[in-house]
Amino acid sequence: MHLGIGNFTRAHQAWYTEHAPDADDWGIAAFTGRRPDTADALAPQDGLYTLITRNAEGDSFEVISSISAVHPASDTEAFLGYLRDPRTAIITTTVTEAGYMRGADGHLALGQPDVAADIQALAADPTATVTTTPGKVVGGLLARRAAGAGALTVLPCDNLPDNGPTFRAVVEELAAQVDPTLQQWMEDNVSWATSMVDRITPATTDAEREAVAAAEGYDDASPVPTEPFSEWVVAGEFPAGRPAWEQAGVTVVDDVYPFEQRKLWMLNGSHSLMAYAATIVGHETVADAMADPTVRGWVEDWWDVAGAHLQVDADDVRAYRAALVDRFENPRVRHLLAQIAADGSQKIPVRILPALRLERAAGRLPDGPVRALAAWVLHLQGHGAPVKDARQDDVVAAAQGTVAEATTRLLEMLGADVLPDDELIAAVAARAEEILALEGSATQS
Ligand code: CS2
Repeated sequence: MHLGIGNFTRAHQAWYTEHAPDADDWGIAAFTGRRPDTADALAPQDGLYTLITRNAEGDSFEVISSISAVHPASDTEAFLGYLRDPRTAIITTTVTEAGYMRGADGHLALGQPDVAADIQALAADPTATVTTTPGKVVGGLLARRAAGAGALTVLPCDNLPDNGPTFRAVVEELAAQVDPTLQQWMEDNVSWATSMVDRITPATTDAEREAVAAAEGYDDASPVPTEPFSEWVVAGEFPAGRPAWEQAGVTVVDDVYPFEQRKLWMLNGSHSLMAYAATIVGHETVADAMADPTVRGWVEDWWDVAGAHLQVDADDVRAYRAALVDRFENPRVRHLLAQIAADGSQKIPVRILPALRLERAAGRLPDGPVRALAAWVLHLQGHGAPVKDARQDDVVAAAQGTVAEATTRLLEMLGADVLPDDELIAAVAARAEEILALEGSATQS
């Protein structure tokens, strides 16, 4: 089962499952997340869709058939039905950072209205329709326990460090409020796996539908464009089995952390930096931003800092960095910076602030992370890409006033372990001035 089907899942988990040698034995029952229209588009085509791989030399097209059903997020009957079935072996998620419903302290946000509503609903009726991901999983596991359907694995695929233990914590915290006896059952029956996922996958536009019609001669309502590169690193037990993903290119390890840190800081960190800073300058896509020497310099500054703290050796960092340049410069992948800009309140704390904290602890204040923070603050003040955030009202309110005031409030609000000291605030304000001096310059030239 997959929760939160979107283009990323369809380019990634579904693609690996398609290529496993035992693919015929498996299928993905998917539930929509933020884009309910995926179910409408895929149902009439039996869940089949075209994956368009945008190689430097041209497109290649492949029909993916591993998604066996797509249900709207609200289809509780289908959802519980799968979990009551012992053949359901794995729940994967791509519900974004915000979907974990954590507060600034990292725990489940019990006071958040959707979380509170789910707890109340499940306590009254464990088969109730709920809306948060932790709430759904608790309802699903209650149904599985009641049906005696046995052990399974929960495998998060979101861009968070330690996504397995992190997701486990919010599910357990929600379960404790609904039915404390579920804890023991989960300990005996649920394996919490962890994974690092990577594949740059833009949103679908009419251009992709036209490309499929022109090249393949059929209409696909919902093809998915993606880059050639793909990586999935997985750790965990699979008591009910899993597709032979390792034969389709998945790396199975004991500890995902070094892979996750490398990807989250180097790839996602520079993505977020560009999403805020480069849209202020006037760029629309990652490839445009990378072609601008000033922005490219900002990215390199960030990589110098982030790369120095990774738990992988220097050669590996160099190779990863070189590969990132190629991936970001791929002109055939039109990856919109505005898409990446969403949910900074969830992304900045895991992508940028850890390196800034380490630098501060060593008495340093390098431009790379300071500039990324400054660009985010400016973005929240109305510069560059439009603000779209899971904590929209909070972040926009916190960003009022001067850059210095906004930065102080935002860092306090995020409960970040980066404290807003005077030197740091002055550095953020200085970097913000520099970025603002270039506002709109790319669109004017
Ligand atoms: C991006 C990611 O939108 C974003 O925040 O940084 O979706 C990124 O493209 C993927 O993690 C690549 O694997």
